[in-house]
Amino acid sequence: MKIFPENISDIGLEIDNLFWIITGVVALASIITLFLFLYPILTRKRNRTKSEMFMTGNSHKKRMWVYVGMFLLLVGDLYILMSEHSIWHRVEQTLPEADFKVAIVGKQWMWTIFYPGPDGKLYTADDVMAVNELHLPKDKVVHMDLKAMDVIHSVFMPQARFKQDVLPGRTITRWVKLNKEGKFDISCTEICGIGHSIMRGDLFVENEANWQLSMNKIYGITK
Ligand SMILES: [Cu+2]
Repeated sequence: MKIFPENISDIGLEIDNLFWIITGVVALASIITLFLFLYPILTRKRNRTKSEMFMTGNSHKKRMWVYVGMFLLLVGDLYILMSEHSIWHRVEQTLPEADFKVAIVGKQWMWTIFYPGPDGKLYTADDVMAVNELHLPKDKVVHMDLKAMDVIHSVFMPQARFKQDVLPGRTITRWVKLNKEGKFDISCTEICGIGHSIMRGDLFVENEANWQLSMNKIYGITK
């Protein structure tokens, strides 16, 4: 059974593994909790003595199992924190040098992509834009300046294992490096109004030559 969408990101496998670690810890905690709820109910005696009916918990000894539960929860949390630290650091706290840079702006209900024009620099007069169409070169570090015009949106590219909320008034810079050519999904994962469900776009990952052709098309240059 295929659980995850195709992975096209260099860091995708680590993120998928992290998903399983968190799912495992939470599943184990849920099973233990459910057992502790159901066991006393299912095994209770009809004629209980008063001391069996009421657990006062007014001594450390009587609260021992509460402490055990808290300790296990702490161990589970620390385990998740330790497992995620290196990948979190790589994804969120470092910014490898960019080969290419775009800006993605969310607006009710579309994604506007700003590309650097022929001068190769973003935020200059020759910048060009496309709607719902993100062309990225394969195997290159791409920086994305993420913004929102009106309300909170969230850029989600499942195959790239990428998700980031975008907020009006803020520019958030994130990066991706994608290793498979093809056409993939972009969608908004923040309820942003009546048209939220149609706020979709396409992510094209292309080799150098095809990517250049796509760029020329967006620039309006035909050779
Ligand atoms: Cu949206």
